[in-house]
Amino acid sequence: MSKQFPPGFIWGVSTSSYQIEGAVNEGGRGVSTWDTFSHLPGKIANNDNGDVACDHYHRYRDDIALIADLDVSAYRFSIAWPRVQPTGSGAWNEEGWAFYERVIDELERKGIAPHVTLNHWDLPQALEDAGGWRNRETVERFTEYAREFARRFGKRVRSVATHNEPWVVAILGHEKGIFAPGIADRAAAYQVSHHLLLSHGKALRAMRAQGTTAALGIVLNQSPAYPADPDSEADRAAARLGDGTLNRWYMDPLFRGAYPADVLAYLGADAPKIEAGDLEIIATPMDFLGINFYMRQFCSAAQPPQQPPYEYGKTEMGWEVYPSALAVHLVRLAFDYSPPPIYITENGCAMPDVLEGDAVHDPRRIEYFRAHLEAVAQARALGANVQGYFAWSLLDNFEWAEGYDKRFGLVYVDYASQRRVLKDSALWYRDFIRAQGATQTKD
Ligand code: IFM
Repeated sequence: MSKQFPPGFIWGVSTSSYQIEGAVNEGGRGVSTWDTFSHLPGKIANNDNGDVACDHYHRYRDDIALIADLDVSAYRFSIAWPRVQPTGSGAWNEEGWAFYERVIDELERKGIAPHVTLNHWDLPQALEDAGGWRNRETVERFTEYAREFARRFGKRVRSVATHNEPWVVAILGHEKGIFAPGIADRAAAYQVSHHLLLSHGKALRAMRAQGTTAALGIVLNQSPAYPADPDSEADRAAARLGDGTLNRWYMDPLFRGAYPADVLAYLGADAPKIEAGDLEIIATPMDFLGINFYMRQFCSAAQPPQQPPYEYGKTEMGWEVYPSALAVHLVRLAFDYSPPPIYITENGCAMPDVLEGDAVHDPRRIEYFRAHLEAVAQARALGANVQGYFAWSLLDNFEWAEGYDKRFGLVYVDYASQRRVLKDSALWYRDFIRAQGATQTKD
């Protein structure tokens, strides 16, 4: 394994609250939109839900010990808002905050830096009942939550991301209706995206006003858009629109203070209502940008759409493996937006893992990580300021609409017994990090 990254590079693993915690009725936790949605018949594969998940709420110490065993020095996890404020407004739930304090304490003891996400989709149901992210009031509730987090932990965690993948909340949750809260209304979806971005900017300002020392940013899922046939104007137009709705719709307001004109024109009457001053708040400078990368967009205007050639295979999610797109995208972001330091906050794949005794042999996941890390190294060499990489995910977990069928973990979870087994890819990741001579402080 060759050395491709500098000593200070951040090596991490990533999880999220609803996907791993379980204990949904414990410690005074309120109901989230994902509790409600996952219990609706037919919404999730096998009608799975996050009631127990990886039981991380009770097993967090063991899970953090696993992270330490992998020589990983950064852990990205999210706070379940309904655990710390059951209805999303009013009184704080001290028992909920105490859980995250125990997690942060344990990480500190092991010398692992906490990287926190405030919203990885589990919105308090009471806020959803009042209109959720469609309601501008939720922006104020989120800002209060962020301020309170910063007051309590703003000097103890390494970074805070406001939102994870606002595109998913907006589009999968409100246009396609396949994620919580299950709404299918394009105008609502784009209003949601605007409110998420606005709440991000307001939360950054509120957290800074608390004197937080953590780096502040947002996490976006991004993919470069390739026309299926580069000689077809229709495919090229589809790629421009794919780039516009997934990438530029978020990057432009965050870094240029304006939504892209072509996407606004495409939306027409479904474009969001924007108040004076909103865009300036959204463009509040950030300390880091989180990018989650899984695949490229293969854009075809044909009906039915042309499929990619799957030259490098596909994952259990049916997602094309196409690592060079990560390098292309990171270099493009560097040139078009001059962002602050980038962390790859998620990258990984679901593979058909089989537990064989005490082992899981997952060579295709190893190859996936190897090729994507090479793409990150290439992008850095070409000028992209990438300063960290977090593998998705530490554990197999509740993969949203796919339930527990799809396994993304470095660590296999036997859900019946909650036994954890390191996959070969976990050992490979540990050795890769060691080979980089990582000397970053584990504090
Ligand atoms: O599991 C999800 C995660 O919650 C957000 N990013 C994509 C992952 C894989 O689908």
